[in-house]
Formats: sequence, structure tokens, C-alpha cells
Amino acid sequence: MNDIICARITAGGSAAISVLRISGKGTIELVSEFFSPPKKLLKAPGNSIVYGNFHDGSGRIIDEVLLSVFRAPHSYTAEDSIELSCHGNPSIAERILGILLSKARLANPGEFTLRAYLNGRIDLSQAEAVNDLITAGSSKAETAALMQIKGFLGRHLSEILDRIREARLRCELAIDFADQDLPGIDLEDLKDRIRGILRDAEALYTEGSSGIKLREGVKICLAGAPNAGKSSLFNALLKQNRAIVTPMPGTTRDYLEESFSLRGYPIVLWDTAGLRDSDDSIEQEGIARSYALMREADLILMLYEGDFPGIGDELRDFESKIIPLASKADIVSYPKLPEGHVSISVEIKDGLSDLAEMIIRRLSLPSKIIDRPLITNSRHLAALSRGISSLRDALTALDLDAGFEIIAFELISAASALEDILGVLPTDELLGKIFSEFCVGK
Ligand SMILES: Nc1nc2c(ncn2[C@@H]2O[C@H](COP(=O)(O)OP(=O)(O)OP(=O)(O)O)[C@@H](O)[C@H]2O)c(=O)[nH]1
Ligand SMILES: [Mg+2]
Repeated sequence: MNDIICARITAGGSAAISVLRISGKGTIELVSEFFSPPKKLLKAPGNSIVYGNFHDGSGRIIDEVLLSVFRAPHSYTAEDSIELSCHGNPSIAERILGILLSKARLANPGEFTLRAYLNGRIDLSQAEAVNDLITAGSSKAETAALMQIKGFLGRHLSEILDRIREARLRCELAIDFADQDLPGIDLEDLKDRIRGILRDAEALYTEGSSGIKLREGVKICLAGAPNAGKSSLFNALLKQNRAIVTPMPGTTRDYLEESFSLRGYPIVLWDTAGLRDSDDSIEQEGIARSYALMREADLILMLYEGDFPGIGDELRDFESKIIPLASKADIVSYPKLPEGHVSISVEIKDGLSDLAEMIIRRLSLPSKIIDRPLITNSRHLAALSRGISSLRDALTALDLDAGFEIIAFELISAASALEDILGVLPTDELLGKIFSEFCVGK
């Protein structure tokens, strides 16, 4: 924590500019050894920009640079830090970094954000959201991560945590009172409190499941008989001519995977081999993969042309996630579709927005996420689930009159699960795991 770290914070390759970040106590003095005019930098106030030349220490100029100067605690890391912008030729950034590394150390992945956390500027859920934002696959995922960085989730969890701690305090008081023969505490009130906490925690959990989908992408599999129009729909949804389409049944064999954004939601879409009995061993392998993907998918779009063949025994397990699609509606007439079916025509671009509506409805994706804290991280969701089961155990213990020691114990476990999310007392191992997922420079 006491040394000066630096790293490139923009992507490699050529660009208009490259940016390096240097952070830690003594950063401004260190950079001034390689900057002219040095006095201008040494006197620069926080949140200011200084223009000058970066040199190699012996006066040989490497590049013209702009330094954004931040003074503790008003910086990303809450330490003195500088963001150095140089020309975007990768070899210039490398030479500058090389010179800085004679006096500083290369930052580990996520180390700038780790320092922001260790210096108390952000909580752990905010730190993890920084990484989510960098890797977000769609606009809704970005919004959710941004909200977390702003601390929405952290504040909501802290509030739940305070309520758990208060309930625990009541239990501990009850234990003391019993020792001193004082009147006991209001049991109904305690029960109501724990029930209320449990309700809020469960709501956060339920929404969290769709939050995870926001981050990882909803998996949708196109399936159905050969020639039903799967690859045509695949191309239409991606708005690009990705899959081979021919009038010959059995065109697609190996599956295709692409990602796209559907009304702001990240979707992973699979086009698969048509399902039929086949003697061709290559096609058989393709069909086996179609089944494997259907199993993994969150939703299956089952295309059929003409009469609905029904859902056979081999698809029974997947029934709840199937949306039947009547295809080629421009040449096939569908007088009355069964409930829950959608008709589409890729040829005349009809029914595609009904399909989008249906997908969003079937996945119960939140239509708005701006005003609610949302869990989007599976580590957080797992911790919340541990907290919920401790809260349930506390309620059961209360119902069974198990004694305040037991209830207090369950409440302590519930609190510690939420503390894991906020990083109140995280272990080194947990911190190492979280920050190692970051890229160097963040
Ligand atoms: N008129 C019309 N033809 C379509 C439509 N969608 C697909 N087709 C045609 O149907 C044929 C089969 O389309 P594909 O998209 O290759 O069908 P598939 O389900 O991927 O077929 P396999 O890969 O063999 O399983 C092609 O000739 C397409 O042009 C549609 O909406 N309207
Ligand atoms: Mg195909």
C-alpha cells in the first residue's frame, strides 16, 4: 500500500492518445523528475492539468504530455495520483512506462480499485461493479453496474444490515434482562422485524436472478425441424448474414453462437441443426449438440412450418422454456394460433417485435432498472442466499422458542453474509480473487 504503482489504463494498440496512471504517496515528486518544467507540476493544485515534456531523466525528450494531477484524497484511489496522456503510439507509452518503472512498480490487476477500496472511498460491491462496467455487454448491464458504482446497492444492503444488527441487539438485551429478572422484550415485535428484513432480502434475491442474466447474457436457442427457418431468423435477429441459408433441409450442422442486444438486454443466440432422424453421422452429432444447447438455454424458440407438431417426449423436459414460432407466415397461412404461439415472417419482417415482447415477458426481465438496486454478481447472490437462510432459521428458532442465544447466533450469521458483499471484513483470499479478475490499469 505504501509504494507507488503505475500502469497503462487505455487499451494497447495505436490510438490518438494513451493514458498511464501513477498512484501512491510521492507520485507528484516522482513524475516531476521526468517532467519539464518540474516546478509547474510540483506547484499544481489537485484536479488540474499541466502541459509539458516527458524526458528520460537525463533530459532526452520522449513526448509532449498532459498530466491530470489529483491530490489525496480526491482521486480514484484516494491517493496522490497522476494520469499521464501521451501520443497513442504503443512504443511511446511503453518507453514512458519503462522510465517510470525505474522508480515505481507495475500495478497488479485491479490494484488501483483495490486501493480505492482499502482507502475507504468505495465499498466492495462498488469495486466489483467497476469491473462489471468495463466488461458489460449491453446498455442495461452498463446501467446496472453504474448504479452499483454509485453505491445504490451498497446503501440498500447497509440499511438491511443495520436492521439485522438492531434485531440482534434486542436479542442480546433480552438475554441480559433475563439474567436480571427484568421484563422480557416484545416477541411479536421482534418477529415482525425479522419477517420484514427477510421479505426485503428475498425481493433483492429474486430480482438478482435477472440481474445475473443482465451481466452474463440470456441464452436463447433456435430449434425445430430442418428447413423451418431457424438460420433465417438467426440472421434477422443479428441483422447480419451470418448463417448459411438454403432451401435444402439439413443445411446447418454445427451450431453457431453470436451475441446481440435485444432492447438493451444482452442475448447469446444459438442456431442449431434441425431435429430429425438421420443416418448421417455428422448430422447425428449436430442434432445431439442441438439437444445439449436446448438443455443449457434459458429460452428455446421452437420453429415450425404449417401444422404445429406438438411437443414430443424428447422435448418434454424443456417444455416450460419453449416459445413455439409459426414460421414463414408470408407463404403459410395460420388462421388461428394456439395461445402463447407467435407467427413470424423473416421474408417480410413481420412478427419480430411481437417476438421481442414475448421474450422479455417470458424471462420476466425488469423493464426499468434505473431506480432499483440490483444484484448482478453471482458472488453477491450466493452470499445473499446464505443470509436469507440464516434469517429463516432465526424465525424458526423464534417460533420454536429456542432461546435468544440461538436467534442471536442466526442473526450474526445473516449479518456476516451481507458483510461479505460489502466487504466489511473480507479475507485476503477473497480480495485476491475479486481483484485478480480486473485488467491491469483499473
Ligand atoms: N417465404 C419465406 N421463406 C423463408 C422464411 N424463412 C426462411 N425461409 C426459407 O426457408 C428455407 C430454409 O431456411 P433456413 O433458415 O435455412 O432453415 P433452417 O431451419 O435453418 O434449416 P436447417 O439448417 O436445414 O435445419 C430457405 O430457402 C429460406 O429462404 C420466411 O419467413 N418466408
Ligand atoms: Mg439452418
